[in-house]
Amino acid sequence: MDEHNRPIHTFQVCHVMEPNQNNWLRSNWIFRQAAQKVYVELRFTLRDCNSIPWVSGTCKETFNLFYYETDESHGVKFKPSQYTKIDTIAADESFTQMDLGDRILKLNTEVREVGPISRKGLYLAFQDIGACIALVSVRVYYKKCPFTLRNLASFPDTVPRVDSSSLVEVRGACVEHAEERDTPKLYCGADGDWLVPLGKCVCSVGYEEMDGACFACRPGFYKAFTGNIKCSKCPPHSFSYGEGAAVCHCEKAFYRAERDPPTMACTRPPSPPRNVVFNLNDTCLQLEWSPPSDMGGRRDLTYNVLCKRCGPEPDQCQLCGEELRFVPRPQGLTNTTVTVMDFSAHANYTFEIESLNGVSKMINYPRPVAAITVSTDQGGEYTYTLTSDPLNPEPNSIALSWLEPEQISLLVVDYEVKYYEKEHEELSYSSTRTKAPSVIITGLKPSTCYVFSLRTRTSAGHSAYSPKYEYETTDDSEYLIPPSLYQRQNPVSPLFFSALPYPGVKTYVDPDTYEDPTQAVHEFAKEIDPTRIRIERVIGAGEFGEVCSGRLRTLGKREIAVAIKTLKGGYVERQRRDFLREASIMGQFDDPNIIRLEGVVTRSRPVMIVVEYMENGSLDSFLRKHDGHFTVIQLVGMLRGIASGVRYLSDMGYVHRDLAARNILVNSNLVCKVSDFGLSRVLEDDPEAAYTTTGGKIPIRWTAPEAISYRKFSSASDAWSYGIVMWEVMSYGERPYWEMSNQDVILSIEEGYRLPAPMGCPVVLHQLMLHCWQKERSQRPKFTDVVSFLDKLIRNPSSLLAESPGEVVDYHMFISIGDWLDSIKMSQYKSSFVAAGFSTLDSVAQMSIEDVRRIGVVLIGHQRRIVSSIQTLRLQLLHENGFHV
Ligand code: ACK
Repeated sequence: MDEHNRPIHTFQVCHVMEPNQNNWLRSNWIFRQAAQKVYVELRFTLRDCNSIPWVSGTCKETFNLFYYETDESHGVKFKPSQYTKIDTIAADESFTQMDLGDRILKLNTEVREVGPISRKGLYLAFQDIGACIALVSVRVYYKKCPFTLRNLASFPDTVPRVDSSSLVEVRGACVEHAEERDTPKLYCGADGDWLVPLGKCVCSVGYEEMDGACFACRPGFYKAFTGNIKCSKCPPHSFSYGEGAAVCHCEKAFYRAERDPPTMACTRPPSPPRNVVFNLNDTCLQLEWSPPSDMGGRRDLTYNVLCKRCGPEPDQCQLCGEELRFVPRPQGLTNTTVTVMDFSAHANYTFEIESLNGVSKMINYPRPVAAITVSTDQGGEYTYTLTSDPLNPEPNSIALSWLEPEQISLLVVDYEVKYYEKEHEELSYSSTRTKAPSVIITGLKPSTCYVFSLRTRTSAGHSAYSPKYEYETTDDSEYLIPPSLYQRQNPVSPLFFSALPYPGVKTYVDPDTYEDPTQAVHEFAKEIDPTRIRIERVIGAGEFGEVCSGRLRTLGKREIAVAIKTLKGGYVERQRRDFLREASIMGQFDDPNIIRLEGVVTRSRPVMIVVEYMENGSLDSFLRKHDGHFTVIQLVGMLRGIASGVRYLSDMGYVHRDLAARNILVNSNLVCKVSDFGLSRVLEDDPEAAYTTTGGKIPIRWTAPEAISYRKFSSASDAWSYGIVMWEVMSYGERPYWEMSNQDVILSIEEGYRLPAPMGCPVVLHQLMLHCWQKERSQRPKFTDVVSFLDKLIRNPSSLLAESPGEVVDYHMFISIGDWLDSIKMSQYKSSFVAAGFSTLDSVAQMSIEDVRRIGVVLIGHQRRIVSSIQTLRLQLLHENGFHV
């Protein structure tokens, strides 16, 4: 019976009284299929030998599992010597007599891996050597990354590599009606999970993305470009009948000019110009007109002027000769005016003004023209100068005044002031009439440049327009809310001063600023008498020479363990300087999480740097050696130490540039200390550093994108690297991004991919990693926040229990509103946020623009800045809570 009291079939053996048992059970031949590694899950019960009297010496509590790879079935033939042992299997739970009395069977489940395997199939065999066992079930399976659709590409079932640290790179095939944008790739991980999506496919022209597939645009819609954009409705005056249209066709009598994009509406030629008038004086004739009432839907409007000279009868017209001059020209005019000169006196001219646009060429029916006939008689000339009143009454109005014309024989009826937005040329304008030589024009738009000009109407008609006068209205947005609201801001509460740097912190001095580097060394490092040093053994190789362990007699006659870095003989001066630079840097630091410099030997050979001894060596190899051996709290303790050391460095103004587990040392108490100082030299020295396109040498996997692409190193780029160190620690020294190439790492980061949580890593810690890996460096956490966050986790370990998102402590509870406001330079509102009860970033992420106004942010510009940052914040929260590969 099983635990639910249902009968089951088992294979049993229980020869516990007889010595030298050797009983075998063999499986049928198992077809390997695509597996490279096979998992065997055994469920069995095993009886506790203590519960059976008189069997000590003969009763066993284990059995052995074997396998044998073959290309074909061997039928009933069975030769144990051909079999390879997989493992000895023991029970976690054995049952005793009493259990049996209660009829409770304790079922054990054990899983073993077999592989790599390559033959067509295999047998499993079980060897009993005298136990009391019942084998209940055997499940044989392998893992694969299942067929999936990602970024419009399909990826086939893929069997992972046997070696769990290397991934299988799989190229995806675009789904129907999609095209490759960047080669779509996924990596298949050992556990059958797809990792690191790279590249993508996008829907072709005429198709749009919906639920992971590309669908044809519906009739009436189109999509002119490849890409993951939606089909758009046909632009005005165009249509598509069928499905999957790349462009829409123009309705009858509407057109597209050669260079019109498919997104543009279909248009038609303009209607003729309107209201043609003229002004005439001795030497010139000015024609002026209004733009057409129908521009045909376009803005590329021009005018052509055709001149005919006519006799007394209308049909006696002929084209004007070359003698007439048009200023600026007769064709392709963009303004609604032209000046005509060198005309004959006492003649009749007819001017035909034609309006044209980009599609006028498409039609050949008579063009729309407006005509005016002018008899060249005398007119008057008036000039005016417009001035605006410097004390403008309001920001959206202007007061203009001008001098009345002096020598004027005709009576002024009134003045006409015409004005328009400069940006819109004269396509549309307003005008106002006044009898006085001044006017106030209201209702102007803010921050807009207007053009004004003036003409006079006399009994003989209009004068020419005055020269143009330009005026730009002011930006009134800062005034939209009455200033009285400012008083609602509260005084700044002292709560927020905690973000200020600690008082009295030293700052780091770059040893390269010393002309004589030896002077820098002696400024920051003690010279040690070499007789006080006893070298014991070589523990490694550095770039400049051996690294040894040994003892240092202190001045108080105590002996302490030290590590000694030596500079090998035959060095050149530059090497000596680079070697000692590290000491000049380390000697400036004094922190429990920074490797401590004991001193240097420079006055005798060999030149040495003596530092405290760290029994467990570098963190990466230490973790690899002890895979799975620590509790999460111990790992968080290590991370806390590292963060505290880097906080000290950043407070000193020192940027490490090469934070990585290999550059952290661990002592016997598991205290982690930051080591490997030396700026550029560190990178030269680091075998992980690769050359970038900008010529620098950078450890790509550990470095923030801005530092890779334009060498912008800062404490924020150190924060990125710290996030990678966190990942290394939580995965016990796994290589970040596994075996991906540097190029793929850069690409995938650019596309938004971030390392997933390592196995068993609490979700809060992964959230902190993601926070360190924000693209926008100002959004990454400060080390002081990281330390206090980790401290809170250590004090409240239950927050570390969650391995998946859900009911977890939110990392953002620990980042203050103050830091956020500082980062967007809006620190002055800290107290307003807190006073209104918005004290966590989560609550801020819920705020609407009304909330922002309500708490007392009155300036529109500030409202905008805050609201846009809130939007980013919301995205981040989404990203952190929902982004899982
Ligand atoms: O991983 P490891 O054992 O730790 O091998 C390297 C090696 O020297 C070359 O750098 C070890 N090492 C460096 N500094 C120290 C130190 N202060 N204490 C102990 N081991 C150290 C490092």
